[in-house]
Amino acid sequence: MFKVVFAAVTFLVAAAVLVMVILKTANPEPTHDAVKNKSSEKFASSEPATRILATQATAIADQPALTTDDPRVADMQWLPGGRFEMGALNTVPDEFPPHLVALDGFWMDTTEVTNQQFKEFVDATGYLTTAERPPELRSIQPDSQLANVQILPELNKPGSICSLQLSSRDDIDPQKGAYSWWQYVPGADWMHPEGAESTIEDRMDHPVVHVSWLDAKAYCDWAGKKLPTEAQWEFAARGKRSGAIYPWGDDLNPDGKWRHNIWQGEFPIQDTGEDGFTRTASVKSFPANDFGLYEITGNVWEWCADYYQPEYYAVSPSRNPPGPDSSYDPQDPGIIKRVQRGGSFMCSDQYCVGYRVSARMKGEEDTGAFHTGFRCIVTPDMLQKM
Ligand SMILES: [Ca+2]
Repeated sequence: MFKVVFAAVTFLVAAAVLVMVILKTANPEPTHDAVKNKSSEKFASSEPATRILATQATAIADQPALTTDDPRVADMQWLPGGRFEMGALNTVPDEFPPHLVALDGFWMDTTEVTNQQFKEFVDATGYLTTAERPPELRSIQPDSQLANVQILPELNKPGSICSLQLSSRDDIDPQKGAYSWWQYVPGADWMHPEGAESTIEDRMDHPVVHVSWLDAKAYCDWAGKKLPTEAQWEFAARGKRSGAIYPWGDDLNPDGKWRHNIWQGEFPIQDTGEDGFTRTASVKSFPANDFGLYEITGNVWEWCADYYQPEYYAVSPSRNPPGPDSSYDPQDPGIIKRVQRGGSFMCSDQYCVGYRVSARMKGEEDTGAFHTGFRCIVTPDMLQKM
């Protein structure tokens, strides 16, 4: 399938959704070492590497939870807002520069949206996710050469992106790279996470996956909620632990215990599942962070509201940054991308290290995957609209 798709992309006649599969996986996250080296290269000449001290960001103090009987927030956690340092030094360039951000308080789902919750949405609305519909050109930049892409009839089937189980390093084709394990699987969707023959019957309390950003937004609109901004997400994940690598501190395995669902073992050959899971985990499988949020890192990537731009931190406003007003990923300039955060069960310390609280990821807004979900927020202004 890859050769077919690759040729199709070359001649700009590929199935659009598969273009996205390829563009997404053609630029896999760098390894941790590569991250450090790349970061050093980029910033070696910018001595000294400094934080942006946005003094105006000091204006917001912690805010007490509002008293409300709004049922939407009954099972959500109030986060008090306030000032925090967003981003990181000496990691991945798009996490630079660290900068002070001030946020108003908001409520956040304590867990990732589950299959059960998403089923209630689908039952009430009849909504069909993008993975259940024929592929369409939904996230191509209008002025891109990819705007001329057409869909090959034989690939024009509903489906989504899954990771295949490799048996050895011999299964990795150097020409394919990450495509050796990432593949578009017809029939894969939120009800069939590994393909048409799989089921979620015994996973109703697991996070919903194979949802695109568009699907996540549709759920939020129905629920009277919204996706967090990237700043809100990072504030939530940090839980007031300024500068920490993980939600609980800097030790990946405090007391020798795994604190979130990620990949252990040789990536991408064998996940030993030392943390108890080789795929998604039910949504309260690990301790909550200091804000009472479960699996804010690990388990599944979480969509944020923001468009993705790698250099946004250098120009973002300090108070309630909304994200850039358009998408731009220099690796895939023709694709409209949104931010994803938190890492997933596919994240390894040998590869993306995406479970760090400052780690940024991006995905085509019309494309889900079997390791991507979301959680919602509600802001006080939304209550006033009731
Ligand atoms: Ca795991």
